[in-house]
Formats: sequence, structure tokens, C-alpha cells
Amino acid sequence: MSRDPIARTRPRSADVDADRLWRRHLEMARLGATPKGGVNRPALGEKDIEAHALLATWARQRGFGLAIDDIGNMFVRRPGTADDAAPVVSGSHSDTQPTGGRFDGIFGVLAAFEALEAIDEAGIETRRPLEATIWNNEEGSRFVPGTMGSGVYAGRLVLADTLAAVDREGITVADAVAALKRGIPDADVRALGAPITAFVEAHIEQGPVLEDAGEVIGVVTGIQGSRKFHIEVIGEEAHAGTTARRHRKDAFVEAVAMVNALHEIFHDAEDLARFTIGQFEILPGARAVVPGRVKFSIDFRHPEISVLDDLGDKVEPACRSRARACEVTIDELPRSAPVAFSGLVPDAIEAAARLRGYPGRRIFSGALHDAGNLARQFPAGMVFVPCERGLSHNEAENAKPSDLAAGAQVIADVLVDLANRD
Ligand code: HGY
Ligand code: MN
Ligand code: MN
Repeated sequence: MSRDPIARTRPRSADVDADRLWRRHLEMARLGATPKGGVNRPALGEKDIEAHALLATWARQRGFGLAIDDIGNMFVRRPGTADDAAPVVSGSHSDTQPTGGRFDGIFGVLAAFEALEAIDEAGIETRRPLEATIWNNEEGSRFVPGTMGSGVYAGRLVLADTLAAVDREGITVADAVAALKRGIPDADVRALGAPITAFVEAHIEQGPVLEDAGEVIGVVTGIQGSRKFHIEVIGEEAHAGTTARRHRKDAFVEAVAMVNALHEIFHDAEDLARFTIGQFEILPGARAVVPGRVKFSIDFRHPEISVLDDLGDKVEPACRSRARACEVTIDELPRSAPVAFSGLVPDAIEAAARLRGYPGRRIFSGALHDAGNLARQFPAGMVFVPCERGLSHNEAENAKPSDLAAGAQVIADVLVDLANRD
């Protein structure tokens, strides 16, 4: 019997290959590369389908299984000795924001795949199957809403409604999923919502906490909630040279009054409310025409459900009371309640981190993640690693190869642990 107490408690796992993991990040970053060194890879656009196909090629080289479900989530599978048991799954997303970086999302996919490869190379058998997944359309940038694939998988979103959503060119999610399936014709069909023993997602932190603290591994305790709105102000196009102020229905002027009122309302002393207007469109967008229509988005996040309720409910009256000559419509997208990760998965992450020499700092997520949806149905948790200056949704987003490898290592250890538990 070993005299090393750690060796007795550590499940037999495999060491990940840090160089291979880094090379794969660089290969993926070529798909949709931007001149400023970032990535622009809209969900299930040409470059995102290439990213799926690249992962599929690596999976086939290893002899792993491949399957796609009805909402376009892709699963790479390493069988277990009890192959009908529900899998232990890890992964994230491959789509990006328009000015995205090289790590948001794809790190979690590549960490999961690296874990499966390392475990396979080491010849380690697991009782339950292991899967690495790409959840479809996490960012919600091409198709609304975001965390779409995991949302449908976990039953938070309705499949038929979601497949009917369209991008700005009028292409439906259904068309895009069909294109993915054409791109990977040999993939099996995966049942939506099939049971999962546990889900664990690796992600860059997208904030400064780990870097500031000099820590490498964060054990995520939860995700703040969010409410998102689409506002449309409808006025009347008119001649810029001839129309007096008293006769104008200027959608821009009224939208600006709404935006200013909203910024006041969401300005909290603690600086916890995250309020963003990231889209603002003036139509018809012509210099000599009084704007007849303005569309803008609201993205509001907070850790507490009562604040989400109270402040979020102020959006509609704030907009209506500033609409004078114009009409206003307010549509709310599906809400995300705050999520708490506890029990099986975070405990396994913390244990794995400690056995590898990391304290495993507890950390809360300001960003949304697919794990938040999965946690509503299955045991779930997340591992964070630092990113430079906490910068994300930015082409300069950066992370250290050694930190990425540490995160992938924790994923590998957690997968082996959870796949072999009784
Ligand atoms: O918006 C988010 O939090 C995520 O990055 N999609
Ligand atoms: Mn992400
Ligand atoms: Mn993101």
C-alpha cells in the first residue's frame, strides 16, 4: 500500500498535455480570426461549423463517437465499461461575440476534449461514458436568446420556438442546424435532454479576481441572474429641413430620454447592478430624415432575484413615461434566475484542485454560462482560470497556456472521479 496519503485518495487520472492544448487553441483561433488578433465566429456560421468539423476530425482520429442533437449541440463520446450509464459531460461553446477573443467558450470545449484524450492515452477505463460537448449558440449574438443549445437541452427553452428564431438575414436556427448536420454527415443522432450524471464546464474567468489574487483555479459557486429587453420606439419619418419641432415624432430624441432615465434607475450605490445598452439602431439612418424608429437592447444582471424583479420591472414604466409623441413597445426575452452550484460537482472540483496543489478559491460568475442551464436539471459546476486583466468580449482577451492546462487537468481529474463513483 502506498505511504503517500494523497496517492491513496486520488482517483487514477491522467496528466493532460499542455502543449497540445495550446496548439489546439491556436488552430481554433484561425477560424474567424480578426485583424486585431481576436475571433468573430457567429453561432453555426461557416467558421463555427468549421470549428465543429475540426473537433470532429480530432475525435475520429481517436476513435471517439460523435453525435448531434436537434438543437445543434455536438457530443464527442468516449465509451464507459457500463456504456448504457448516463455520461459525465464537460464542454462549453465555440461561438463568439463579434469582437470576441480566442478563449471565451472554446477553452471549455478544448479542455474537455484534452481530458478525454489524456484519459484515453493513459488507458484509463471509466465506468460511465465521458463526453466533450459544444453547446450551440451560447453568446446569443447571431440568434436570440443566448445559451440556446443548453437551454433547450435542459428544458428551459422550447425546441420548436427556438428552431424558428431568425438571424438578421432571416436564416432560421433550423436552417443553421441543418447546415451543421450537412457539415458533419457521419454524426449520430443524440436525444435531447438525455440524462447526464454530472456536467462540469471550464471557462476563463472574464473578470480580474483570480489574477489579482494570484490564483489559478476558481471553483464557481454560482451565476448571477439576468433580464434582457428589446425596446422599439416608433415615431414618424419627416423632412429634416421643413419639419418644426412641434410637429416632429422623433424616435431618437425620445429613446435618448428613456436611456438617460434608465441609467439613473440602474445606478446603485454598491455598483452591483450590471446594466448595458449594447445595441442602439436609428432608422432609417439618413442625415436628412427625422428618425422614425429606434431599436435598442437592455442587458441587466444582478446576483439577487429580488433586485432583478424590482429594478427590471421599472424598465417598462420608465420607457412609457418618456414616450411623448412616439409609441414604444417593450419585449422581454426569457429570464435567467441566479444559479447556485453546490454539492457533487463543486465539491469534486475543489477536491481535484487541492490534490493538484491549488487552494481552489470560491468565486461567483458575473457572466452567463451553459452550466447555469444544465444545473437546473443535473448536478453541475464550473472551473475558472484567470485571463489577462479580466478582459473578455474583446479581441485582446488573453490567457496563459499553463493556466489553461491547469484548468483542463482539474476537468480530467473530475471526469475520472465522477465517472467511477458508485
Ligand atoms: O453574456 C454572457 O454572459 C455570455 O458571455 N454569453
Ligand atoms: Mn463563454
Ligand atoms: Mn461570452
